[in-house]
This record gives sequence, structure tokens and C-alpha cells, in this order.
Amino acid sequence: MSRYAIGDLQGCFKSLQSLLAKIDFDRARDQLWLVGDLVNRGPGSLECLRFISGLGACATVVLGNHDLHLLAVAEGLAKVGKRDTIQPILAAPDREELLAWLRSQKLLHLDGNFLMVHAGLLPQWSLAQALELADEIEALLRGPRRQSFLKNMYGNEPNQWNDALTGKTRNRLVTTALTPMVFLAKNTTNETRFTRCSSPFQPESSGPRRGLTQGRRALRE
Ligand SMILES: [Mn+2]
Repeated sequence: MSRYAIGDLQGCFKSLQSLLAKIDFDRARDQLWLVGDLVNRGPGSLECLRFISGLGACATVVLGNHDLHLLAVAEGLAKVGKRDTIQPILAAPDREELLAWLRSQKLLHLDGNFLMVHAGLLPQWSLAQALELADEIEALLRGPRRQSFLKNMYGNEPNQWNDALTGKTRNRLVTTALTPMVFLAKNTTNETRFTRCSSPFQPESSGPRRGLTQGRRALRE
């Protein structure tokens, strides 16, 4: 058995198929970990979603910001952006089935010594706390309050963890850290703050970048 991890498919269905052929991926024998952003930007978002949701137990997925954006757009809570290529999913006859599958995926996955997340974790969190926080967001996505959650997830603030945070503010921060966060940096008073990627959410904040301590790729590794 081999376990392969692939990040940011972003609708690149043909590239995925070439890659799986190259590694001689066998559903009965191998495991495929997909590190979020299955859809958007590339031309084959619908094909990617259908294929991955059909893989069953051999695929393990965590969600990325583009996947969450698709869920928000599908609920009418966000607009399709100029560069978005998710429209074929929204128009597909099986869209509800695909969106339900997407909503049931995790934001953080732990297996032995391996932890998979699309963006990163905040240094103030223990592993147990990170798993608990991700669980809370996953439950919101699956539950009756999902529209309220999806509407609330956009925005750049807060960009710093505080144990006293509650409710929507805390949910937005946790979702941002796990999905579109790009940089973690300490400011002049040694507080760790983070910035997020600029798309498909709102313009990037002008938060501090000097003293960069960890990048998203380093956190993924
Ligand atoms: Mn992303």
C-alpha cells in the first residue's frame, strides 16, 4: 500500500488523471490524500468533484478555501468571482449530491504521525485543541446553521488567536487559519498574527509580514 498526497487540484482533472497514471494508482491497494481546493480556477472542477467523491474509502479529503467558497456560492451567500470556474458544478444535475458530499468532508485529518490541513495551524493551539476546533467547524458545515456559518466566514478579522474568542468571530478565525491562511508572522510586540490569501475571498489584509516565521508550505510538510 502506498499513500499519495496531492494538493490544490483546483479543477485540473486531466492533470490529476495523468498523475494517477504515472504513479500507477490502484484504488484497491493505495490511498490518496487530497489537501484541499479540489475545485476552482481550472477547467475541470465538476469532473474533479465527481471523480473524487466516487473514489470512496481510498480517498481522504480536507477542504480548502475554494471548496468552502463553492459551498457559499451554491447557497446564494457569495457571488461567483471573475476567475471562478465553479459554474458547471452549480448547473450540474447531480449538484446537490456533490455539494452534500463536499459538506461532509473534514478540515483537519490526523492519521498516526501525519496531519493534513489545507493551510495551517496556529502556534497557540495544541494538536488536541486544533482537532476540536476543526470538529466544531465540520459540525457547523453539516448542520442546520451552515448558511449562517458560510456567510460569516468571509473577512480578514480577527487575525490573531485569543482563547476568549467565541461564536462567529472564533469560527471565522479558525476557518481562516485552516483554509486560506498564507503567512504567520510576529509583529513588533511579539504577537503572532496571520494574513490570508486574497482569493476567492476579500482583498488581502495589510498585516505584518516582516519576521515571517512559518509559511503555508512549511506547515503542510
Ligand atoms: Mn487555498
